[in-house]
Amino acid sequence: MKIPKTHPRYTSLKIRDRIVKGVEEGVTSLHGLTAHGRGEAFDYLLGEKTHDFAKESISAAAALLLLAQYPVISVNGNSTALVAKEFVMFATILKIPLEVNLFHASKTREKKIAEFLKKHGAPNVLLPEKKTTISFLDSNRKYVNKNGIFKADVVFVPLEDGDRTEALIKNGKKVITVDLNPLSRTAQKASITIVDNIVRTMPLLLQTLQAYEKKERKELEKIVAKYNNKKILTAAIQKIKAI
Ligand code: PTJ
Repeated sequence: MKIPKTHPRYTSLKIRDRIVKGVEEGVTSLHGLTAHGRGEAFDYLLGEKTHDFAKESISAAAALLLLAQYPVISVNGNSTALVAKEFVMFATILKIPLEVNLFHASKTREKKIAEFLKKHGAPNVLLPEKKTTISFLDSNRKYVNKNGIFKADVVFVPLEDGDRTEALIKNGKKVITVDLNPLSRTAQKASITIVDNIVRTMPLLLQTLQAYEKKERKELEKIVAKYNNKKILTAAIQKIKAI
């Protein structure tokens, strides 16, 4: 659909188009459309901008990713449709793998997502293996790759809600998420929650990573130590209540 640039909802409609295209290309699940709608509603309530609380989380996330020994990015149908290019840049800067991990199980979609990311330049895309699982989880998301999430100390898990974040933490990992809903289980349980639209977050996170690469370890450790996720979530909830 051709959307005129003058349309008041131009940006939001263009982002929505990417999800629809994701479904058409077999990357995003139909359920992904509903999940996107929920994200849009929270984005609307938050004024469709990156707030200071999100910038603080982005700073802590960049520091934690640079301090990590083995960080991994977990991708799904929605995040791939929205920010495949940025995922690839991110994985290239940090020299880390992207790992496909889906809630709505589908071998066909796993392969489509891997192909889509490779088309965007991803050197290494891992898929889950039936013989490797994390504990404390029953859904399809328990299947992981032994060279990816299984051995990661920090997992970047944008755009999902459910019980995986809690399970990953019980498995001894730190979790960074991007979620426009500060009340979601994932937002509440993650080590660092970026309450913002992933489309705005990823370029900022990339910029911050590149700037922080020059920082001393001690400085990065200070940023992570003073970060308080509860405070960030409270600020986001207050923002919504203040409308
Ligand atoms: O590809 P699959 O099978 O792994 O499925 C992916 C989805 C996203 C469909 C699946 O994980 C799911 O059902 O997720 P939920 O439970 O709907 O949670 C998605 C969360 O992401 C919600 O809290 C939304 O508010 C949030 N969200 C949606 N779009 C965005 C977003 N957060 C940030 N940026 C967005 N663009």
